[in-house]
Amino acid sequence: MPDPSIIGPLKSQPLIRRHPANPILSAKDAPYPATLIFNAGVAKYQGRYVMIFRNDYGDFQRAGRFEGTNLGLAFSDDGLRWEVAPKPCFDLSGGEIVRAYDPRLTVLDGRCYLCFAVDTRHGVRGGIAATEDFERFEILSLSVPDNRNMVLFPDRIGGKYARLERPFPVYSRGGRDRFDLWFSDSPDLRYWGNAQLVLAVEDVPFANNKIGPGAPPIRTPKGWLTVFHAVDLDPSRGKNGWEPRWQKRYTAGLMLLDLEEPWRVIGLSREPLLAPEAPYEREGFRNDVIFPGGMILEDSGEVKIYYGAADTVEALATADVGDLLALCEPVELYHGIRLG
Ligand code: BMA
Repeated sequence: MPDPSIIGPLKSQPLIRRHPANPILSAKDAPYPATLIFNAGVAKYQGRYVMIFRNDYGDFQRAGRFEGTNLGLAFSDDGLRWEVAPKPCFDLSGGEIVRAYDPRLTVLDGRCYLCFAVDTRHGVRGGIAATEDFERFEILSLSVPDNRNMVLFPDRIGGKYARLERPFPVYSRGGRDRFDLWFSDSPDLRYWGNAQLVLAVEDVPFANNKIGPGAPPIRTPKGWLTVFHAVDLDPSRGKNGWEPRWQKRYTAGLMLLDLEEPWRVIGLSREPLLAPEAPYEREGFRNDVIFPGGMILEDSGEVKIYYGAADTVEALATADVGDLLALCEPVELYHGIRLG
């Protein structure tokens, strides 16, 4: 009997356009050792586009693992053609910290904030740092393990800083991947509380494994529009990419959150916005991975969505903000436990 939890083929929505120049950034563009350049955060800051990307370097195919991971920096005038800075800008490793990766960028009150994941010797942590020059980063907070995929909202909500995040509750979710997307807020970006469950795996028809925040949300008159990643597992996939076993597929989903109470989901696309179809999404270090990390709303109404493809390169897709809003079917999801 076919396993009913297997998701089967998935297609991208026709309203989203992959940029013909994809991939827009890859290892060949870096003036330093680079093997996989992917999972970037992108923002508009001081009149130009800025990108911080993940770079895994070293000869994996020969050594069976990478030498290390750092975060590279790139600038662009049009959001499409990028110039990579001469050196990586962020390299947290040594001692307790193994590496920082999967950056996201948010501009708030004239400062640029970097959210990142940190592998430590005692678990995965989510970090937030502030910068003005992309040389000095002030680390403001690191979560307790296990948490990652943090994204900061670009405004305070009810006077507080707000973020989406994805803890890994292994014990309570049956000892396997079954991870959901959460909200928390903070008076100062250091102390986080008011935790609320936003979206559960079982809310997403094209996920059977885990979900997580993608790009920092964008404000629209109808609500906070945001992409998330959704993972489905199919044990029949076996070897799929460079790794000996890779049975997952990552797609990008789309949802709309209430402007004042962003832990309430008020719109959700029943189908993925982007599913792996292009060759650079289908084949790489890990096949069939779309991992969105940046979303920019232009004055024209165009939305640029930046995503890592196959854990190997960075790609860009665009859509009209009205079309994206129309794709979110009205829903009323509130999983919260009222506090106070
Ligand atoms: C997640 C993270 C991401 C990666 C994705 C797909 O768990 O490690 O960095 O893109 O898996 O491999």
